[in-house]
Amino acid sequence: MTELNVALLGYKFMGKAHSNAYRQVGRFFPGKYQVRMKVICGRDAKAAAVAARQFGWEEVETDWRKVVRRKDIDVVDVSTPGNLHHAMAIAAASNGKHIICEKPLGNSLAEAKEMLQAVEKAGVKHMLMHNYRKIPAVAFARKLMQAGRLGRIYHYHGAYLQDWILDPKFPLVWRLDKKVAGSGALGDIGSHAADLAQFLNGDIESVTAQMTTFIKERPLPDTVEGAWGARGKKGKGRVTVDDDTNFLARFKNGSVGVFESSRFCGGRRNFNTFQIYGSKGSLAFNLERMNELELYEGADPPGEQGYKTINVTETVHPYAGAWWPPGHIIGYEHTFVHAIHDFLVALEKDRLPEPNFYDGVKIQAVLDAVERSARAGKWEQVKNQ
Ligand code: SOE
Repeated sequence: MTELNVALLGYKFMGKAHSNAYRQVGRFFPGKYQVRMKVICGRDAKAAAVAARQFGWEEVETDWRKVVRRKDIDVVDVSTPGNLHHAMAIAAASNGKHIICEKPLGNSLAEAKEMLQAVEKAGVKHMLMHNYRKIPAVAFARKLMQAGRLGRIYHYHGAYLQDWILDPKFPLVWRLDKKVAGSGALGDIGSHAADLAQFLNGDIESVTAQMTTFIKERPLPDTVEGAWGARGKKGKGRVTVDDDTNFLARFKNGSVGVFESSRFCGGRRNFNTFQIYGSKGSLAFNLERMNELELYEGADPPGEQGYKTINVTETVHPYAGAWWPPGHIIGYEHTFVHAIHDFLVALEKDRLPEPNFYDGVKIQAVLDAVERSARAGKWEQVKNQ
């Protein structure tokens, strides 16, 4: 067993999810590496110390630049808001650290490309935390797609809908500030939809898009979560990101796509869905029922056709055997454990984890084309060279 010393930059929602994954991975997916949760880092020393105790980190730091230079650190996990990903990942790579980075990779295509150049130059391993690829039902959907079970693909529908900012009184948090988040629904949840689409149905080559901000200004929060520099101020601030982005797409395989990402869809708490329609069959998935995959096969005898709901917990499916007997379902947190397990296996086999920064640049290229299209009001090619 080889110890692997991890440093986590960020301690909020993703810090919590990643901490749990580091804690659990060795217990359910024993392998060559034993993760040591060495240091957690956050701007707010008190809050970071609470997170260290709560999640089980050995040390606390407030200066991420010191952390990435430490000789005893093997892996740097970037789980901060998007405006810090670029500087942190490049600094970690230049210090020879393997990197796990939360999505979206950067706040622009240019940033993402520079991050990829840095990890290529440093020769370190890199993973982008698109955790939804690690759901057994999604991994199973990919197997069905790769086996051609749906035949020629005609349609891909991807909708990722939430409702946590439906209330106009919800404050101006960092995710609503372009300087910090880079974009709104598009980068936060549209990046997940774009990754799943390309993971399952291949590359998107062109898009036409619209981006909308429904609520133009919001109360300034008086917490650290507030828009950068807004801390403690009273009054209202301008929302500088999209509340909703929808776009049409053409895939390289000739199929067409319809995408929506919004945080204004009442009752949809984390409704990340896809439907794929082909010449021989169809697939449907809903994250809020993440252990199930719906499969329609046209070859079923007349009168017996219809979607069957497969409970993807049988041990034949990826990851499923590590947890519980069939039917004993798993949840959101398990997707991060699967991702960290895959990362450790990639280190052990000296191969690149997936998804990685190459995938990140491809996703960022789609987001970039969406933003160009929304500005220009016309179809735009995806440029990720
Ligand atoms: C907020 O939209 C959010 O926390 C995303 O940032 C995560 O990537 C997603 O998994 C859940 O919702």
